[in-house]
Amino acid sequence: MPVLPHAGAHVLPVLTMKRAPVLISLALLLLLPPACPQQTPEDACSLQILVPGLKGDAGEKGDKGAPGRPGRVGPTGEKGEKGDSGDIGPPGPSGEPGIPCECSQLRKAIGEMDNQVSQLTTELKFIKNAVAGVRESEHKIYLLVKEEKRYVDAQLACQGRGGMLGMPKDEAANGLMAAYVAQAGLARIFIGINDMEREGTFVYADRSPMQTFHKWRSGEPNNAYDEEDCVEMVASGGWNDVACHTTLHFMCEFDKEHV
Ligand code: MMA
Ligand code: CA
Repeated sequence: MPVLPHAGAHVLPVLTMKRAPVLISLALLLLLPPACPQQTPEDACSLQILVPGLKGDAGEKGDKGAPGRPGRVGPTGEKGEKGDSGDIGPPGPSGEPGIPCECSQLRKAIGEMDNQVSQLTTELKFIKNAVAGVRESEHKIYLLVKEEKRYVDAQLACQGRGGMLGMPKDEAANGLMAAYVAQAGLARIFIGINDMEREGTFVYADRSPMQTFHKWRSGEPNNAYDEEDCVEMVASGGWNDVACHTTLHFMCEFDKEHV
C-alpha cells in the first residue's frame, strides 16, 4: 500500500480503517448475548433478523402486531464544494413492520450505526485531505511535496511510496495540478516528463510517449545550455524544460485503485 510522502503518519491509518467500523460492529454483534429471552439465539437473534434484508420461513398467521418502529435516520445531505458538513438528510422511509421482540431495538441501533459509519467516512475523507493537503481526481490522488529534490530523487521519492512524479496527460489533470501549485504559493515544480533517453523525445515518467497533449510555454522546450532534459510546471500550468540537476519542489500522483 502506498504511503504518501510527508503525510504517511496521518494517511496510513485512515486508509487502513476504511472497513474497520463495519467489521467491529459485526464482531460486537457476534459477542452480544441473546436479547430475546423467550427465543433461542438461532431462530430469533440471528444476523438475518438483525441485519435487514433476509426473510425467514413463513410462519403461522399471528395476531395483529403493534405498529412498527420508525425507519432509520436518512442519509447525510449532499455536501457543498469543500464546504462544512452537509445538513442531516431527511428522515428515511417508514421501516418494515416491527419484529415482535427486543431484537428490533438492536436492529434500529445497527441502522443508526450504519448511518454514523457513512457520515464518519465522509468526515474522515475531508480531514485526510485537509491534513495531508492532497488533491484528488476521479482516478488519482496528487500530493505536492514541499521539499526540493533533483528530478531523479523526486521520482524515487514518489516511487518509494507507491506513486510516480505527477504526469499531466490531459487538460483536466494539468489544470488540477497547476491550481494545486498556485494555491500552495509555489512558482514551479518538477513533473514526471523528461527527454533524458533521447534528446527532443519527451516521455512521461512511466515511459509512455507524450501524445498530442502538451503545455509547453512559448519558446519551450529549448534545451537551454544544451542541458535541459527534465520538465517543470509553473504555477500557471505551462511547461518548461530545465536541467535535471536543479532542485525543485515536486508533485507525486497515486492511482486510487492501489491506495
Ligand atoms: C529561461 C529560459 C528557459 C530555461 C531557463 C533556465 C528563465 O527561463 O531560457 O527555457 O529553461 O531560463 O533557467
Ligand atoms: Ca527551457
